[in-house]
Order: sequence, then structure tokens, then C-alpha cells
Amino acid sequence: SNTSMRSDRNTYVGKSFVHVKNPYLDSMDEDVLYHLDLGTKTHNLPEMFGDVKFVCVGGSPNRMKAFALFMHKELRLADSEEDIKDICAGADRYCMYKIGPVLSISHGMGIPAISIMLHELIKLLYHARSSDVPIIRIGTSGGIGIAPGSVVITDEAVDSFFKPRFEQAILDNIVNRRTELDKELAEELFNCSKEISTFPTVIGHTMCTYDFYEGQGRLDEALCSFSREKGLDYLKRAYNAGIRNIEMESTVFAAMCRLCGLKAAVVCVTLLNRLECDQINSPHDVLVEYQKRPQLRISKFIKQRLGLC
Ligand code: R2B
Ligand code: URA
Repeated sequence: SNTSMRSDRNTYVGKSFVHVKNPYLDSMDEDVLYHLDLGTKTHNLPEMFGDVKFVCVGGSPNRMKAFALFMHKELRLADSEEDIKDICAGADRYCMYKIGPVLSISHGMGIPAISIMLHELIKLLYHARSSDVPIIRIGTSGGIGIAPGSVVITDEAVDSFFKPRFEQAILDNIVNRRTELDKELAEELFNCSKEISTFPTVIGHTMCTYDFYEGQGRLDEALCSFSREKGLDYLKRAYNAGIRNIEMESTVFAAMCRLCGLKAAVVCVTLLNRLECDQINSPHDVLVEYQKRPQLRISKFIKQRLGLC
């Protein structure tokens, strides 16, 4: 199958390394990871990141800091909380925290923002010679036909035409890239906290759009050019195509990780049911609790893999 071909290519003496597909990169004297405030000459990347075993990404800097502090508690690491510093603070774009073998990074909102971060993160893992690192996006989303607060684990990211592809503009061409996520990782994540889970979790397709308003069929935007009926019909068709949530990064995330040999997963909580409303109006504490749900699941997964539970 395709998958085994792919893993054969990526595997070298049993280890699966991150690879970059760029013949120019190795001939560069220095690689500056500008938006991360890191570089191959200014930092010893293998020493700093060679032991990374899990990468978790999410949109909001504060949420990814909270996740870092949470993992620090969960892994019972010896260093103190004050030692958890934002590695990318100097660039003032994304935040990054390292908690033992776990890297927690923010990616901002939307495809262009996450794509810049991923180019530099993938090169970082390559320079650091990290191996066997799953990468998981823990995010928020709008649910379709499921209770708010449900968690969706993505099997396939689709675009706004419900197609499993990401269209990358390269120079003046459009290149189509595939957007399947790692099936085994999705299943492992689904199974790992079945018993502890107090909230519903489903595996389904995730639709990734270029914007939060017009691209997601809302009626509360500044510019609305379609009827309530048309908008609802679109969301219902999405549901019938197997889509259970909508967010703004999964297609490019799936496509880039797949091409670079990183096993990737997307785990998002749904903040509302889009068949019922457009506005997110749950109380702040409810939303905060929702956003912890993917983190709980990922923490369980990490601890299981490390043999800690
Ligand atoms: C989910 O939430 C954000 C928009 O509110 C966006 O980054 C996404 O994918
Ligand atoms: N994030 C999205 O992209 N859409 C929503 O409806 C909620 C969060």
C-alpha cells in the first residue's frame, strides 16, 4: 500500500526521521528560522531539540502555554515552572515551550500563519535530527450536527468543496496535495482515553476554510451575500459528506506533515453546533473547559506512550 511505501522511504535503521524535500537546504551555510528566532549557527539545535518525542501545536499562544504547564504537571518533571520559557519570544510571532520530550507551539489563525510555522518547525526537527515524532494539532472548531464540547479526531481534512486536497499556489501554478492524516495515530488517540472520557469524541472529516465567516457559511459577518437557506443547505451537505467540524488549518497541516514524513493528527473541540447557531456565546468558563478537552486526551496519549500510565 501507499502507507507502507511511504514508511519504507522514511525509515533508516528502524528510525523514522523528518525529511525536508529541498535540494538547496543542505548546501546553505546557515539556516535562519526567522519567525522562531532560532538558527543553525546561533543555536545548537540537535542539543536543544534532539530528544523531542511529541510535538503539539495549536492556534493560541496562551493555550499552548497552558498546555505546556499542564504537561509539566502531568509528567512530574523535576525542573520548576519558572524554567518553562518561551523559546521563540524574540521573534514575537509564535510561542514555543519545551517540557521534557514535549514541544508545545502556537501557530496563529489560518493557513498562511500555520504554514510559515510548519516550514520552520519541520526544518528545526530536521536539523535537530529528531526521529519518530508524532505531531498533533489541538484546536477549536465549529461542530456540524454534534453537541458543543464534543471532540473530533480528524481522519481526513477536506477543503470547502469537501475534497481531500490542499491547493498550494507555487509561483503561478496550483499544486494539489493530499490531506489524509495518519489512521493509526487517529485510532490510538481515539482509544487511549475511551474509559476516562466524560465528553463525546468522534472520528470524522474536518473541513478547513480560508476564513471564519463567509467561508464557513455564517450569517453574522460584515458581508453576507447568501440566504439563510443556502448557508444551512451547505452545512447539511457537509454533514452528509462525513464532515463533523470546521476549522482553518487542517488541510495544509495534513499535506505538509505527510510530505515530510511526520505522522500527524488533528484533535479539535467543537465550540458550537453550526446547524443551530453561528455565534459563539457560551460563557467564558465553559469555553475554557472545552479547550482543555483535547489537551486531556493528548496528555493521556503521551503518558501512555512514555509508559507512565
Ligand atoms: C479554529 O479557531 C480559529 C478561529 O476562531 C481558527 O484558528 C481555527 O482553526
Ligand atoms: N473555529 C472555527 O474555525 N470555526 C468555528 O466555528 C469555531 C472555531
